[in-house]
Amino acid sequence: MAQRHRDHLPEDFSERSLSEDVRSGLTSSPKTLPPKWFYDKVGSELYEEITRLPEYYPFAAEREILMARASEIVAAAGSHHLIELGSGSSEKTRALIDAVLASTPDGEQAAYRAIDVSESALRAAAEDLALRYPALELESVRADFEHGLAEALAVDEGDRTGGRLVIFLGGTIGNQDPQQRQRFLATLHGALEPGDAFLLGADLVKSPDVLVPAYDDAAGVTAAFNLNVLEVVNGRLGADFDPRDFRHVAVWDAENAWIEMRLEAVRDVHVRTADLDLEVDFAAGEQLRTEISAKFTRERLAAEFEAAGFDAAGWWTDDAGLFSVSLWTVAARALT
Ligand code: AVJ
Repeated sequence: MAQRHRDHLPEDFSERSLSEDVRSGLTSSPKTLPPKWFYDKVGSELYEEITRLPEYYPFAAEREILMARASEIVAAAGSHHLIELGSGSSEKTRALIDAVLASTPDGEQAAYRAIDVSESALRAAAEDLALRYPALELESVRADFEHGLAEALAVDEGDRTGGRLVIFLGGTIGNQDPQQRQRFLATLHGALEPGDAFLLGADLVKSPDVLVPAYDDAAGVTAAFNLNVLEVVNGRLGADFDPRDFRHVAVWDAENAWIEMRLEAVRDVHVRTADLDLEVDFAAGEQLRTEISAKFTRERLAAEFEAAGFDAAGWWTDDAGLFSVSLWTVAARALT
C-alpha cells in the first residue's frame, strides 16, 4: 500500500527549540525544563523500562482498555481514518488499527497517519506497520503538534472518505498545563469537522499512595529518567551538569491535581552551557521543575472539552478504574 511521508519541521528545528527552552527555563524563577527533552535514545529506553515497572500503572491500564474495547471505540467513532498525535512506537495503537481494518466497508480504504517529532520513531513504526498491515494506507508526518497541529491534521480533499479519528494516548495530555491544554483543545476543535472524533487517554486522580510511587519507583528507574535530561542538555548544548549534584523528587500537588517531577540541587552548583554562552547557579536545595503530569476526573475532562465545543461520546476505564479512554465528537456548527 502507498506510503507517504511529510516533514513540517526545518532541519534545525529541534536544536533551535532546545536552545530556546534551556535558555528561558534555566533563567526563569523557579527554573524549569519542558518534559519533551527527556526522550533521547537513553531516555526513550528508560521510559520503556518505566512502563514495565510494577508501580507505573498507566501503561498497563490503558493497554487493558484498548485491548478490551477497541471495536466498541472504533464503532462509536464511526471512522476508518486514524490519525495519531505523538505516535512514538505506535505499539498500543495496533488494537485500534485491527478494529479499523475489521470494520472498514468493502470499497473503502482504511488509513493511519502517525504524527511525531521524532524522525527515527516515525520510520521504525512505519516499517513495522507496513509489514503487519499490507491493506492499510500509511502516512507519517514529522511535526511538533504543539505548534503545527492544524497543518499536521490537514487532509487532501481528494483523500476524504468519511470522518477522521484523531487519537492522543498515553496520558501525555497531562504534561500540558491548563493554559496549554485549553489552547490545544481550541486548535484541535478548529481543525476538526463535524463527523470527526477525538480519542484521549488520560490518567485519573487517585490516592497519592498510588500516584507518588508511580513517579518515584523503588528501583530508581524514574530517577534515572529524570536525571537523564541533564545529560541531554550536556550532550546537545555542551553544558557541564553533573547528575550527581541533583536528586530526583516527585510530589503530588493536590490543589492542581498533578504530579510534579523536579531535580533538586544537593549542594550549591554552577553550570555553564557552552553553546548558549550561559552561566547559571543553583543554591543547595533549589529545584528545577522537569515535568507536570496532570490527573483528571471525568467531570473535569467533560467541562474542559465541552467548553472547547466538543460533545462527550464515550468513556471507558480499566477494571480497577485507574485510567480513562474517552471519545469526543465535534457538533455540527450552528448556522448563524
Ligand atoms: C509518557 C508523558 C505519559 O506523564 O506519566 C513517566 C511520562 N514521566 N514517568 C507520564 C513519565 C515519569 C509519562 N507520559
